[in-house]
Amino acid sequence: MSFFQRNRQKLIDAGIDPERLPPGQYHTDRFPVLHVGDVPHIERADYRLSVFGNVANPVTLTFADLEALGPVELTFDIHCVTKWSRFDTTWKGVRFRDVVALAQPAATVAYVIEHAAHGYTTNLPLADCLRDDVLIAWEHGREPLEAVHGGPVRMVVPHLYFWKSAKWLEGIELSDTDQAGFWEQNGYHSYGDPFREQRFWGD
Ligand SMILES: Nc1nc2c(c(=O)[nH]1)N[C@H]1C(S)=C(S)[C@@H](COP(=O)(O)O)O[C@H]1N2
Ligand SMILES: [Mo]
Repeated sequence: MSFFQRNRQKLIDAGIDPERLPPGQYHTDRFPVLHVGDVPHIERADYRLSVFGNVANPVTLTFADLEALGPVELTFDIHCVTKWSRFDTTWKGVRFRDVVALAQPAATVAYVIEHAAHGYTTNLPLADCLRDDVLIAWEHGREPLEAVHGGPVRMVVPHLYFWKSAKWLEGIELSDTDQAGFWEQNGYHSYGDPFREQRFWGD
């Protein structure tokens, strides 16, 4: 039996639905850390998030502004392109769509580019970001989000590979056209659906 088959069998033995594991992924209880550049240390009091692009009302929000939008707590599975998946991770934050509504995007906006520390960017369709479970998050596992995992504030887009969830989120750009982000320019798939195994260009 291969590592992947044994990993899947362990889920079945534990009474967990193995169909939650996308093709080519293994389940782990660990929370691996993956990013480019040094971990920035930003206080909540100093945190700012800009929402800009093709919008009627560009805004820069503080941490308190985000909290005032009405936080929600959600639990979902996450999947990294390097093949690990974690189940039932709990996050607190505000819905992306509630943040973006403040900026009044033009009707022609179809893409979002997340901007983060060290110039990290990642792109995805606006429609994906408007889902119920897409969060701008500041708690994980009921604790303040650790700096290594993107604290004080990161994106969480659970239905796409985890590179689409920018840590140390600094800006949200609303664009009529798609713009390949950091990994997307370097061989990763432009959409990145784990269940269709869209890891790399051409998948
Ligand atoms: N700003 C920034 N965000 C990032 C990355 C990065 O390099 N820089 N890496 C991405 C990748 S590839 C993954 S798998 C997840 C990892 O999140 P974690 O370190 O909390 O597990 O963050 C994503 N967000
Ligand atoms: Mo990743």
